Amino acid sequence: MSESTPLTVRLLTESELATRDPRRLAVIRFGQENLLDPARPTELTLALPPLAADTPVEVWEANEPVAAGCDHDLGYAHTRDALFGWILVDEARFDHDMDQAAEYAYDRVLAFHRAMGFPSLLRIWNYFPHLHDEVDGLDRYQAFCLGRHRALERVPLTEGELPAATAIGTTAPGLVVYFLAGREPGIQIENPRQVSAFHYPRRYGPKSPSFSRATLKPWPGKPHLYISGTASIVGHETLHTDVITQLDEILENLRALIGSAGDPMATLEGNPGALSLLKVYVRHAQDVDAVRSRLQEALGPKAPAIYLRGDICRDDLLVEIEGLHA
Ligand code: 3EB
Repeated sequence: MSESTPLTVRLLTESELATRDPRRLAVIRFGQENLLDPARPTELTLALPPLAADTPVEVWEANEPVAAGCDHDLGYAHTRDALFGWILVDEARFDHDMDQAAEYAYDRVLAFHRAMGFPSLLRIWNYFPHLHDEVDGLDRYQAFCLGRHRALERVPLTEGELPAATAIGTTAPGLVVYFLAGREPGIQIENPRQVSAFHYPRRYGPKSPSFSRATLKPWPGKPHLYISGTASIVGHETLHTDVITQLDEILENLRALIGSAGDPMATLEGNPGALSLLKVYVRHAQDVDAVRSRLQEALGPKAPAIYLRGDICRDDLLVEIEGLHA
């Protein structure tokens, strides 16, 4: 069964990676800076400092050799079934206007995956520094939402087609957007405990964040669940002011979300610990030990989690978790 599954995600050590494998769609590392080279499009290092010494490498492995390349500033790799791609935008080109940089990145990505014949955006990640610096009365995350919204509206991409997403602050310059697209759409999953992000009230920014809470992708042989960055938000409000209570609320959100994915995910039984990969973004590095102990207590010591330092989309959020069942 696994042989027919077009995509598998593995956590590997550097020594396990030493053997070459032409089926690697993406090899994602975490460090102090962004290292993205169009000449090596399947290798990405993101400026998300790992908070553990033994942080593994995230590897997306296909069931056949990939075709990789670059299109100007955009790197990609694909098989018959799946397209992975990324862009690194130098904000200086846009006078450091994050809305312009985001609009450009999304224009490029949206045009590219469609032109390549993979019209369904399944999952997207957005990383840039200084999320909460204010420029012209707008914080940079809100400016990002504005630019992203403009590009999506033009395509147009409707609410029901929005991919699952993550948006997190990095420690190095540049806007990195990377994505997974397929030939056929996934199924959008919303969280019954949360207002859809695209219906957030205006006080969170002039344009709502454009993402769905999760995408369920029924790949042949094995469904995948791509869970967006999930925070301590109920309705549309941030809840709690301490990191552990926020973490407990996130676990409730993850359970609700997995529950609403329904039958194809029945093996998960609302259990986030059964996911293949959890990425835990921690706002303050000194919180990581407490976060890790609480998460292991709740999900078991074997829960596959990567802990990374990152700013979160609202200034009052101290921790966020994304999940992948693959
Ligand atoms: C939230 O639920 C938290 O703007 O792409 C999580 C995941 C968040 C993705 C995005 C934002 C995004 O609103 C923030």
